[in-house]
Amino acid sequence: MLAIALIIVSFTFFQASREELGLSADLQYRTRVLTDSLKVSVSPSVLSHSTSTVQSIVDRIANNDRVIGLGVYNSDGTPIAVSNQLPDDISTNPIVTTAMDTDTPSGIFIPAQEGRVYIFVNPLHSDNRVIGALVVAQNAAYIDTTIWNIWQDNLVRLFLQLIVIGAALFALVRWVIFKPLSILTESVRAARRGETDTAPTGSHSFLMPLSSEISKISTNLKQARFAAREEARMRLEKLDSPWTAERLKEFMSAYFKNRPIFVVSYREPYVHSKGKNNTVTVSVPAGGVITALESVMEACGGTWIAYGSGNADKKVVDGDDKIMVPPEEPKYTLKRVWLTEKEVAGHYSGFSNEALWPLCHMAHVRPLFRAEDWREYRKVNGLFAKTLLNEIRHVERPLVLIQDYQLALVPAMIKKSRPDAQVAIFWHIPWPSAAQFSICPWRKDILEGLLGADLVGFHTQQYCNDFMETVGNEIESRIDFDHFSVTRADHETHVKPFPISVAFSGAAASRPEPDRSALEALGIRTDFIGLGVERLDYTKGILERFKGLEFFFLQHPEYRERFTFLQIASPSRESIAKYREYGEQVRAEAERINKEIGMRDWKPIVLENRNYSREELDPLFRIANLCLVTPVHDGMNLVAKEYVAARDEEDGALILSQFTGASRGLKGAILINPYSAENTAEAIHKALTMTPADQHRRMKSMRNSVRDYNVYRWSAELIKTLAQQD
Ligand code: GDG
Repeated sequence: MLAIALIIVSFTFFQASREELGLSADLQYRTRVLTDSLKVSVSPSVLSHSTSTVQSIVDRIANNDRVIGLGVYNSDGTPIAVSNQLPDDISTNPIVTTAMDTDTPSGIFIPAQEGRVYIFVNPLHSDNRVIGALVVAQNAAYIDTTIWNIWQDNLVRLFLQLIVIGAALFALVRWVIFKPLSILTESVRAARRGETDTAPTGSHSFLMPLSSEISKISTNLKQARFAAREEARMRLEKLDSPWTAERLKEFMSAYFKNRPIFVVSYREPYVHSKGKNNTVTVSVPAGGVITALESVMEACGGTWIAYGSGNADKKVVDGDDKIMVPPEEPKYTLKRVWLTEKEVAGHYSGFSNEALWPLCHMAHVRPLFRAEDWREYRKVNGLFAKTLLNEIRHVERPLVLIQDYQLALVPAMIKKSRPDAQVAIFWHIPWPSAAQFSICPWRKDILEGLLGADLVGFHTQQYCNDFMETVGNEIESRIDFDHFSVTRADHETHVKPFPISVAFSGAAASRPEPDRSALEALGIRTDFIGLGVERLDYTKGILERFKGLEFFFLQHPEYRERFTFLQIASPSRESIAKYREYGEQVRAEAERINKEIGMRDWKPIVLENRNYSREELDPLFRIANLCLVTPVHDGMNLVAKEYVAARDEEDGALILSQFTGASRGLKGAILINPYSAENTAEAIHKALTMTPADQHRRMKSMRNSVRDYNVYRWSAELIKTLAQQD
């Protein structure tokens, strides 16, 4: 449209210029002819000083509607006869004197009130002597009017053309391009989700080649999906082959005839937040429970009930507070529970994270037991239970998987109303020793809440043992160490370890080289890269890790400017003073070490105190030569397993705290005591100098173990064990 406008404007410009030239030339010519013919009648009268004759000629001609005025002057510029309308000052205009002095007729266009005027001066002669001048003023305003009309006509035409072309373009894009494309996109999306048996339809003829290609891809996809399902079915009984999302799906439909699964957790897997300009953004919060459960829900579908913590969460749910997720490819339902600020403060920040979290972790942080927090904790557990009971009201024998220490009372609440429901609770953090747990004022309520479940899962056998011992000390019950179960008032609860893991099937992935631009952007250019990824939490041993790094650089200065440690520390639980203080300490410690050990533009520690997306984390896991996972106490720790799963080339080294659940299964890791800086430094040196063969041997063994017990197997075993309970 811009091009059309440009062309039309240029053409109009040329047309107007040509027209103006033509009209001006015509006017000049006519004026010249008029004055030449007048000269013949006026000259003798001027010579004979017959003023009245000259005046009568002047008046006669000046009556013409094109001629504005006429004047006859003698050689010194004195007017002999002048018509009324001729401007008074014309005799003093240099054009008159110049024309007489040079004896050359000349004309000029001058602006006037009612448009332009053409003034033409023609000298009068007698015997080749200039005796005066004849001045004619012609109306030239019609030239401007004609030019203006040309512009007006053409611009109106242009405007109409633009409207017609714009409307045609809009219709073309809307109905001929956009609509078929969006139909095509929708059918491709449906084919990808396996929701349709038909090829993409509704394509306009010009999209047909694309449509037919996509249709072939969709057929291939269906065949591949079918083959994967068949393979998964065959693998079901072969426990030595790796679990995959497909196998889990097949397992669910074979054993449970697609009985719906209900997951309940405090944190939600997707948080909707208000962005700029009224937009809504989605993010995945950092945390192990989300990482693990998300892959299971994507594979099995079902309903996930969680607290809606995002400030745009309410905006995107339906009337039943539900939304299908993941947003880009919906596979299961997220049902949001709404909590008040007071409830969050008392239940989550207070009792869950200032009492239970430090109670269960040996991190030398004193638990804070406040009666009002406990009240909120009970109330919020009740709210979750109520929401779940409402969801399962029409479901027979629902499978319910409750997650973690924030919801310890929910199992008993559910079983009380729905004894037919099969309820498991998985405790994602360590279970402390019986003596440690005994300091909790509400220990009996918590244990009774948990024992409402048919199955209580922990990461390790040690946590199961500690739990059984705690129950034995606190609750009147029958404890069966042969079957690892607790029976109270005819209800039996099984206690079993299920070491959680990540979604890794070990399939050989030939992926392109990881993108190093994130490191460039952070100014990391060293040969060796170390990586740490966690929520900024005092159990994760970040300060201890920094001490170990400092000790390493003091012991091995040859690694300065050759090795950089990148710490991703995602903000966590910032409403709690202890966490804010810990964040301050971590930042100050990184700064101190960088000041003392850093050289030129090299910093030994690069601290990134923000939440990274999965897409940002993946290349970092693949690039890092070593990963430091040094919690002072950790239920399992998924970061260790994520690092192992990312190492397609079977290289790199994992330095792992002996106080993590993960240390039980990952035999190829370099195990350390995070409290010893010397021990950590030695391990870093060992990792950096490890031969490729040694790296390969260790990494291969760790990858085998993560592949054999991945998150799909974790959930399959958890659900199978739950379903076996009567
Ligand atoms: C609890 C138990 C147990 C970290 N930073 C970012 C980010 N993460 C992801 C990691 C990993 C997860 O968060 C952390 O999982 P962990 O297992 O290491 O730790 P917790 O959050 O404490 O989890 C733990 C776990 O539950 C599962 O049962 O293993 O013992 O404490 O997946 O990659 N993810 C994103 N951005 C970050 O900045 N997206």
